[in-house]
Amino acid sequence: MFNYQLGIIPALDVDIQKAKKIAEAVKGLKKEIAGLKIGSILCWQHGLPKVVGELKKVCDFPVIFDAQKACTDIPDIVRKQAKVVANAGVDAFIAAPQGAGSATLTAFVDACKEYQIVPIVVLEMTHPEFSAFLSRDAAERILEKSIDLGVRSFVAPANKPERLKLYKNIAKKKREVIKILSPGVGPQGGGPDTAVEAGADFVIVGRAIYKAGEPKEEVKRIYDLIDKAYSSRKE
Ligand code: 6CN
Repeated sequence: MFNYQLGIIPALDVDIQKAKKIAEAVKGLKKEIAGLKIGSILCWQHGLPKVVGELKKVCDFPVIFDAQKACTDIPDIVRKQAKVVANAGVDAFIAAPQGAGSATLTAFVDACKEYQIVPIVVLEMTHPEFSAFLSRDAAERILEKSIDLGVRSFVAPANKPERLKLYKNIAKKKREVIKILSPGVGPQGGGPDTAVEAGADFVIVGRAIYKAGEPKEEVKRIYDLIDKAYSSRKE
């Protein structure tokens, strides 16, 4: 699904009617949109299979499920969760293994492979005090372990561009190419262009798109910015 080099992933943290409206508005933007992210706000209200089914009726973008966040339970439950998510038609599944450790992460990645969905791992979050209860090098260790397990897609903060550079360099030293999906643009302070310049491949954008008067125009505007930033990026 990440055959795209660059793109925008709208975060549909809205109700189902609004989510469908946005999907309808952007469905023609094949170059600009790399996928749609759904999470607790939609799925706790309407149920995962219904949400995926409704979106797939409207458009054919890959659907990324952010279970706010998955991979936080014992390995056995995490395996079962991956099966449920795959059966609902999801294409990629976001994990945050910070609290559950490496056995859970291993189970998550194995199960995603078994059920043929793309595992995406959160390295570090966008908000202040995120790491208050974590060791200093938690993100780097999660990255190394995930790469060893075969993960190639990661979530890392657009509003901390220096961290994006660091993660890309760690992967480079391991002779691997990773894709970074970056939330944290707009209300959380990051710029889509500065994130892409620093190494983001995809920007995850919630409020800046779903609160815009014309979500389609906003997607096009953001894509212009990231496209220029990508062209001037030095790998
Ligand atoms: O663009 P907004 O700030 O409105 O929304 C950002 C979206 C939300 O869906 C949030 O759950 O990105 C998600 N996110 C993720 C990781 C993170 O560190 N910070 C976030 O904001 C993810 N995935």
